[in-house]
Amino acid sequence: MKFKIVSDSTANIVKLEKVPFQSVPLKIRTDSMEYIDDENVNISEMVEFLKAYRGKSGTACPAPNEYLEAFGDADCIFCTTITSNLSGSFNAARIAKEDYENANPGKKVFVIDSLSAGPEIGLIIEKLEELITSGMEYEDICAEITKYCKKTHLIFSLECLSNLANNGRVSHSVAKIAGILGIRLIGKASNEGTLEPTNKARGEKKAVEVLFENMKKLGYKGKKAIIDHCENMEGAKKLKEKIKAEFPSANVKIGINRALCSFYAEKGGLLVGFEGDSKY
Ligand code: X90
Repeated sequence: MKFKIVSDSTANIVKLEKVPFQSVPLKIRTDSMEYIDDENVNISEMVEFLKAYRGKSGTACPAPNEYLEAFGDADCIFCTTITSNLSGSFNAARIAKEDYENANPGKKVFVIDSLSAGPEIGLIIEKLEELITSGMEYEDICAEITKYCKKTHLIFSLECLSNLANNGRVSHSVAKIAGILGIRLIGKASNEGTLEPTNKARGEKKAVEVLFENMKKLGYKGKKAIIDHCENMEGAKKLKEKIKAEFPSANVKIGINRALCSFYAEKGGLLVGFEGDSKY
Protein backbone atom coordinates (compact mmCIF):
# COMPACT_ATOMS: atom_id res chain seq x y z
CA MET A 1 0.00 0.00 0.00
CA LYS A 2 1.44 3.34 -1.05
CA PHE A 3 0.19 6.07 1.28
CA LYS A 4 0.47 9.78 0.58
CA ILE A 5 -0.56 12.95 2.39
CA VAL A 6 -1.52 15.92 0.23
CA SER A 7 -2.50 19.34 1.55
CA ASP A 8 -3.07 22.79 0.20
CA SER A 9 -0.39 25.29 1.19
CA THR A 10 -2.52 26.88 3.91
CA ALA A 11 -1.24 24.17 6.30
CA ASN A 12 2.16 25.93 6.46
CA ILE A 13 3.91 22.59 5.93
CA VAL A 14 6.52 22.19 3.20
CA LYS A 15 7.81 18.70 3.90
CA LEU A 16 7.28 15.69 6.15
CA GLU A 17 9.93 13.26 7.38
CA LYS A 18 8.17 9.91 7.51
CA VAL A 19 5.43 9.79 4.88
CA PRO A 20 5.37 10.99 1.22
CA PHE A 21 3.85 14.47 1.26
CA GLN A 22 2.97 17.10 -1.28
CA SER A 23 1.80 20.65 -0.74
CA VAL A 24 -0.46 22.12 -3.43
CA PRO A 25 0.13 25.88 -3.61
CA LEU A 26 -2.46 28.63 -3.55
CA LYS A 27 -1.53 31.86 -5.34
CA ILE A 28 -1.38 35.48 -4.26
CA ARG A 29 -1.85 38.09 -6.97
CA THR A 30 -1.39 41.82 -7.22
CA ASP A 31 -1.52 43.98 -10.37
CA SER A 32 2.15 43.35 -11.03
CA MET A 33 3.12 40.22 -9.10
CA GLU A 34 2.12 36.61 -8.67
CA TYR A 35 3.40 34.66 -5.68
CA ILE A 36 3.07 30.88 -5.79
CA ASP A 37 2.88 29.57 -2.23
CA ASP A 38 5.60 26.93 -2.54
CA GLU A 39 9.00 26.51 -0.86
CA ASN A 40 10.63 29.07 -3.18
CA VAL A 41 8.65 32.15 -2.24
CA ASN A 42 10.47 34.83 -0.24
CA ILE A 43 7.85 35.48 2.41
CA SER A 44 9.47 38.48 4.18
CA GLU A 45 9.92 40.19 0.83
CA MET A 46 6.29 39.50 -0.09
CA VAL A 47 5.02 40.84 3.25
CA GLU A 48 7.13 44.02 2.86
CA PHE A 49 5.94 44.51 -0.71
CA LEU A 50 2.27 44.06 0.28
CA LYS A 51 2.56 46.42 3.24
CA ALA A 52 3.55 49.27 0.92
CA TYR A 53 1.28 48.21 -1.95
CA ARG A 54 -1.93 50.21 -2.48
CA GLY A 55 -3.55 48.44 -5.45
CA LYS A 56 -5.83 45.42 -5.69
CA SER A 57 -4.67 42.02 -4.45
CA GLY A 58 -6.29 38.64 -4.10
CA THR A 59 -5.76 34.91 -3.86
CA ALA A 60 -6.66 31.82 -5.86
CA CYS A 61 -7.12 28.25 -4.70
CA PRO A 62 -5.76 25.22 -6.57
CA ALA A 63 -7.72 23.74 -9.49
CA PRO A 64 -8.81 20.07 -9.36
CA ASN A 65 -6.07 19.01 -11.81
CA GLU A 66 -3.39 20.43 -9.48
CA TYR A 67 -4.68 18.14 -6.74
CA LEU A 68 -4.84 15.24 -9.21
CA GLU A 69 -1.19 15.75 -10.10
CA ALA A 70 -0.23 15.81 -6.42
CA PHE A 71 -2.04 12.51 -5.79
CA GLY A 72 0.52 10.92 -8.17
CA ASP A 73 0.09 7.15 -8.17
CA ALA A 74 -0.50 6.52 -4.46
CA ASP A 75 -3.05 3.89 -3.36
CA CYS A 76 -4.38 5.64 -0.26
CA ILE A 77 -4.37 9.42 -0.07
CA PHE A 78 -5.29 11.74 2.76
CA CYS A 79 -5.90 15.28 1.54
CA THR A 80 -6.40 18.25 3.87
CA THR A 81 -7.69 21.69 2.87
CA ILE A 82 -8.44 25.10 4.33
CA THR A 83 -12.04 25.62 5.52
CA SER A 84 -14.60 25.24 2.74
CA ASN A 85 -16.35 28.28 4.17
CA LEU A 86 -13.63 30.68 3.07
CA SER A 87 -12.15 29.03 -0.03
CA GLY A 88 -12.90 26.79 -3.02
CA SER A 89 -9.90 24.60 -2.18
CA PHE A 90 -11.94 21.84 -0.53
CA ASN A 91 -14.33 21.71 -3.47
CA ALA A 92 -11.43 21.39 -5.93
CA ALA A 93 -9.96 18.55 -3.85
CA ARG A 94 -13.34 16.79 -3.78
CA ILE A 95 -13.62 16.94 -7.57
CA ALA A 96 -10.07 15.61 -7.87
CA LYS A 97 -10.95 12.72 -5.53
CA GLU A 98 -13.91 11.73 -7.74
CA ASP A 99 -11.76 11.82 -10.87
CA TYR A 100 -8.90 9.92 -9.24
CA GLU A 101 -11.09 7.16 -7.82
CA ASN A 102 -12.97 6.78 -11.13
CA ALA A 103 -9.76 6.57 -13.12
CA ASN A 104 -8.07 4.20 -10.64
CA PRO A 105 -10.54 1.63 -9.29
CA GLY A 106 -9.53 0.45 -5.83
CA LYS A 107 -7.53 3.57 -4.97
CA LYS A 108 -8.91 5.86 -2.30
CA VAL A 109 -8.77 9.52 -1.38
CA PHE A 110 -10.02 10.82 1.97
CA VAL A 111 -10.54 14.58 1.74
CA ILE A 112 -10.66 16.50 5.01
CA ASP A 113 -12.28 19.91 5.24
CA SER A 114 -10.26 21.30 8.16
CA LEU A 115 -12.86 24.04 8.81
CA SER A 116 -9.72 25.91 9.78
CA ALA A 117 -6.38 27.17 8.49
CA GLY A 118 -2.66 27.14 9.26
CA PRO A 119 -1.36 25.24 12.29
CA GLU A 120 -4.63 23.41 13.05
CA ILE A 121 -4.20 21.73 9.65
CA GLY A 122 -0.56 21.17 10.59
CA LEU A 123 -1.67 19.20 13.64
CA ILE A 124 -4.03 17.09 11.53
CA ILE A 125 -1.24 16.32 9.04
CA GLU A 126 1.22 15.36 11.77
CA LYS A 127 -1.42 13.08 13.31
CA LEU A 128 -1.98 11.46 9.90
CA GLU A 129 1.78 10.92 9.59
CA GLU A 130 1.80 9.24 13.01
CA LEU A 131 -1.19 6.99 12.20
CA ILE A 132 0.21 5.92 8.82
CA THR A 133 3.64 5.21 10.33
CA SER A 134 2.04 3.06 13.05
CA GLY A 135 0.87 0.66 10.31
CA MET A 136 -2.85 1.28 10.78
CA GLU A 137 -5.31 0.33 7.99
CA TYR A 138 -6.79 3.04 5.72
CA GLU A 139 -10.37 2.76 7.11
CA ASP A 140 -9.15 2.89 10.71
CA ILE A 141 -7.06 5.97 9.95
CA CYS A 142 -10.15 7.66 8.44
CA ALA A 143 -12.09 6.98 11.66
CA GLU A 144 -9.23 8.04 13.96
CA ILE A 145 -8.47 11.28 12.14
CA THR A 146 -12.17 12.21 12.10
CA LYS A 147 -12.19 11.84 15.89
CA TYR A 148 -8.94 13.81 16.21
CA CYS A 149 -10.28 16.77 14.17
CA LYS A 150 -12.98 17.31 16.80
CA LYS A 151 -10.34 18.03 19.44
CA THR A 152 -8.13 20.44 17.54
CA HIS A 153 -8.66 24.21 17.64
CA LEU A 154 -7.36 27.38 16.03
CA ILE A 155 -7.14 30.78 17.66
CA PHE A 156 -5.44 33.88 16.29
CA SER A 157 -4.24 37.41 16.99
CA LEU A 158 -4.29 39.82 14.05
CA GLU A 159 -2.95 43.37 13.86
CA CYS A 160 -4.46 44.10 10.48
CA LEU A 161 -7.39 42.54 8.61
CA SER A 162 -7.27 44.65 5.45
CA ASN A 163 -6.62 41.75 3.10
CA LEU A 164 -9.30 39.61 4.77
CA ALA A 165 -11.86 42.43 4.46
CA ASN A 166 -10.86 43.51 0.94
CA ASN A 167 -11.31 39.93 -0.22
CA GLY A 168 -14.68 39.46 1.45
CA ARG A 169 -13.54 37.01 4.15
CA VAL A 170 -14.62 39.27 7.07
CA SER A 171 -16.84 42.32 7.22
CA HIS A 172 -15.22 45.76 7.08
CA SER A 173 -16.69 46.53 10.51
CA VAL A 174 -14.81 43.57 12.06
CA ALA A 175 -11.64 44.59 10.23
CA LYS A 176 -11.92 48.12 11.64
CA ILE A 177 -11.48 46.86 15.22
CA ALA A 178 -7.88 45.97 14.47
CA GLY A 179 -7.36 49.10 12.39
CA ILE A 180 -6.51 51.19 15.44
CA LEU A 181 -2.80 51.33 16.15
CA GLY A 182 -1.73 48.77 18.73
CA ILE A 183 -5.08 46.95 18.86
CA ARG A 184 -5.15 43.29 17.97
CA LEU A 185 -8.23 41.31 17.12
CA ILE A 186 -8.27 37.96 18.89
CA GLY A 187 -10.54 35.25 17.59
CA LYS A 188 -11.01 31.63 16.69
CA ALA A 189 -12.08 29.36 13.87
CA SER A 190 -15.76 28.68 14.56
CA ASN A 191 -17.18 25.15 14.30
CA GLU A 192 -18.55 26.19 10.89
CA GLY A 193 -15.09 27.18 9.72
CA THR A 194 -15.51 30.93 9.78
CA LEU A 195 -13.51 33.62 11.49
CA GLU A 196 -15.10 34.38 14.86
CA PRO A 197 -13.86 37.43 16.79
CA THR A 198 -13.68 36.90 20.57
CA ASN A 199 -11.63 39.77 22.08
CA LYS A 200 -9.69 42.96 21.48
CA ALA A 201 -6.27 43.37 23.04
CA ARG A 202 -4.00 46.41 23.34
CA GLY A 203 -0.33 45.57 22.83
CA GLU A 204 1.50 42.30 22.30
CA LYS A 205 1.78 41.40 25.99
CA LYS A 206 -1.97 41.61 26.51
CA ALA A 207 -2.63 39.74 23.24
CA VAL A 208 -0.45 36.84 24.39
CA GLU A 209 -2.26 36.73 27.75
CA VAL A 210 -5.67 36.65 26.07
CA LEU A 211 -4.52 33.96 23.61
CA PHE A 212 -3.36 31.74 26.45
CA GLU A 213 -6.60 32.30 28.41
CA ASN A 214 -8.59 31.38 25.30
CA MET A 215 -6.55 28.21 24.77
CA LYS A 216 -7.45 27.10 28.28
CA LYS A 217 -11.12 27.99 27.76
CA LEU A 218 -11.10 25.62 24.79
CA GLY A 219 -9.70 22.85 26.96
CA TYR A 220 -5.93 23.17 26.47
CA LYS A 221 -4.17 21.25 29.24
CA GLY A 222 -0.59 21.05 28.06
CA LYS A 223 -0.82 18.79 25.01
CA LYS A 224 0.43 19.61 21.53
CA ALA A 225 0.41 23.17 20.14
CA ILE A 226 1.82 24.84 17.03
CA ILE A 227 2.30 28.62 16.86
CA ASP A 228 2.74 29.96 13.31
CA HIS A 229 3.73 33.61 13.11
CA CYS A 230 4.05 36.22 10.39
CA GLU A 231 7.19 38.27 11.05
CA ASN A 232 6.50 38.03 14.78
CA MET A 233 8.97 35.60 16.35
CA GLU A 234 8.88 37.71 19.54
CA GLY A 235 5.14 37.21 20.03
CA ALA A 236 5.39 33.50 19.21
CA LYS A 237 8.21 33.05 21.76
CA LYS A 238 6.29 34.96 24.44
CA LEU A 239 3.27 32.72 23.99
CA LYS A 240 5.43 29.59 24.05
CA GLU A 241 7.05 30.78 27.32
CA LYS A 242 3.64 31.42 28.83
CA ILE A 243 2.42 27.94 27.90
CA LYS A 244 5.61 26.31 29.20
CA ALA A 245 5.44 28.24 32.49
CA GLU A 246 2.11 26.61 33.30
CA PHE A 247 2.60 23.30 31.43
CA PRO A 248 6.34 22.53 31.49
CA SER A 249 6.07 19.27 29.55
CA ALA A 250 3.87 20.70 26.77
CA ASN A 251 4.96 20.00 23.18
CA VAL A 252 4.96 23.52 21.68
CA LYS A 253 6.42 24.21 18.26
CA ILE A 254 6.98 27.56 16.58
CA GLY A 255 6.64 27.77 12.80
CA ILE A 256 6.14 30.41 10.16
CA ASN A 257 3.08 31.25 8.14
CA ARG A 258 3.80 30.46 4.51
CA ALA A 259 2.68 32.87 1.75
CA LEU A 260 -1.11 32.39 1.76
CA CYS A 261 -1.51 32.59 5.54
CA SER A 262 0.94 35.52 5.64
CA PHE A 263 -1.13 37.39 3.05
CA TYR A 264 -4.24 37.12 5.23
CA ALA A 265 -2.72 37.10 8.75
CA GLU A 266 -0.44 40.04 7.76
CA LYS A 267 2.59 41.30 9.61
CA GLY A 268 2.43 40.53 13.34
CA GLY A 269 -0.24 37.83 12.94
CA LEU A 270 -0.14 34.78 15.20
CA LEU A 271 -2.07 31.57 14.46
CA VAL A 272 -2.20 28.94 17.17
CA GLY A 273 -3.33 25.36 16.59
CA PHE A 274 -3.68 23.12 19.64
CA GLU A 275 -5.27 20.00 21.11
CA GLY A 276 -8.09 20.69 23.57
CA ASP A 277 -11.61 19.61 24.48
CA SER A 278 -14.00 18.11 21.94
CA LYS A 279 -15.81 20.79 19.90
CA TYR A 280 -19.11 18.89 19.73
O1 X90 B 1 -9.37 30.39 -2.05
C1 X90 B 1 -8.62 31.31 -1.69
O2 X90 B 1 -8.30 32.20 -2.48
C2 X90 B 1 -8.10 31.34 -0.27
C3 X90 B 1 -8.91 32.14 0.67
C4 X90 B 1 -8.49 32.04 2.11
C5 X90 B 1 -9.17 33.01 3.04
C6 X90 B 1 -8.88 32.93 4.50
C7 X90 B 1 -7.46 32.69 4.90
C8 X90 B 1 -7.21 32.82 6.40
C9 X90 B 1 -5.77 32.67 6.79
C10 X90 B 1 -6.15 34.09 8.83
C11 X90 B 1 -6.64 33.95 10.22
C12 X90 B 1 -7.28 32.66 10.63
C13 X90 B 1 -8.74 32.53 10.27
C14 X90 B 1 -9.30 31.13 10.43
C15 X90 B 1 -10.74 31.03 10.13
C16 X90 B 1 -11.23 29.64 9.93
C17 X90 B 1 -5.47 32.91 8.19
